[in-house]
Amino acid sequence: MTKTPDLKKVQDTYARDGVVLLRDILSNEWLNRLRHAVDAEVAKGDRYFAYKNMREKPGVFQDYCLTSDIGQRVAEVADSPWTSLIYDQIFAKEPGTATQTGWHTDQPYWPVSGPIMTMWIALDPVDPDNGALEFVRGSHAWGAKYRPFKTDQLGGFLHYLEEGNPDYVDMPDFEAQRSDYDIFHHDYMAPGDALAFDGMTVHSAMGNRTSTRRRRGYAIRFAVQGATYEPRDAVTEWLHDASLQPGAPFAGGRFPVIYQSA
Ligand SMILES: O=C(O)CCC(=O)C(=O)O
Repeated sequence: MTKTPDLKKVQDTYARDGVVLLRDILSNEWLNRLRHAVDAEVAKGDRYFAYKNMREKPGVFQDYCLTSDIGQRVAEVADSPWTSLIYDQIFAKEPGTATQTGWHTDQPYWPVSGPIMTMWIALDPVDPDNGALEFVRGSHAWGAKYRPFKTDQLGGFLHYLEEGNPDYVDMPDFEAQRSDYDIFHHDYMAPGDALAFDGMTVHSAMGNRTSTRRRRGYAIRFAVQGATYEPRDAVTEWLHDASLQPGAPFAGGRFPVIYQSA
């Protein structure tokens, strides 16, 4: 398996910014197989981010997660001796989906604390016109735990969850105060490029304002060394695993270790 080029630089950027762009991580074969698998899911009729956890069933997504080098890449970027799988998700922002995905962090939605990483893999060319992801640079390191919230099918804010949980604070209005923050995006992702980002990095996605250009993203969520199982009934139930004790390393049961360094 090939190593991520310029690994030290990649690791430093990820640690500093909470997100790093990796170029060309998919072979053409995986790109084609994932595109077809995404289209087969999307044809079932749900919208935008309703397609989750495909990797738990036999098929292309499971094969990619279990047999490709993605687990090793995650371990390399996070500088971890192991990687386990949390779940996977399709983000198909089709032409004309003008809604911006609201600013959020991912970690509060999953039964895990400690370091986790998403690999968001572009299956189409991605740019600001068809739905580039935006990030608040370095926000993963602020230590702020933002209250999870429910969204509509297009990612728009509906209402907060866990309102009584004192561990959380309400999220600032990043959109209204953009100039107060170091917000950035990458102008172009080619199919097969990936964004690796921390579960605490504040991010959103632009709308797809084009009338013809699809924007299919395949996101896989991983845990790495230091991550522990922290179930919270109100929000994370769909990812619970009774075989894991709260506080135990986030590895095993439903969440297989897919990479372990020798
Ligand atoms: O791809 C998108 O539109 C949003 C992705 C996102 O928010 C995520 O992966 O957490």
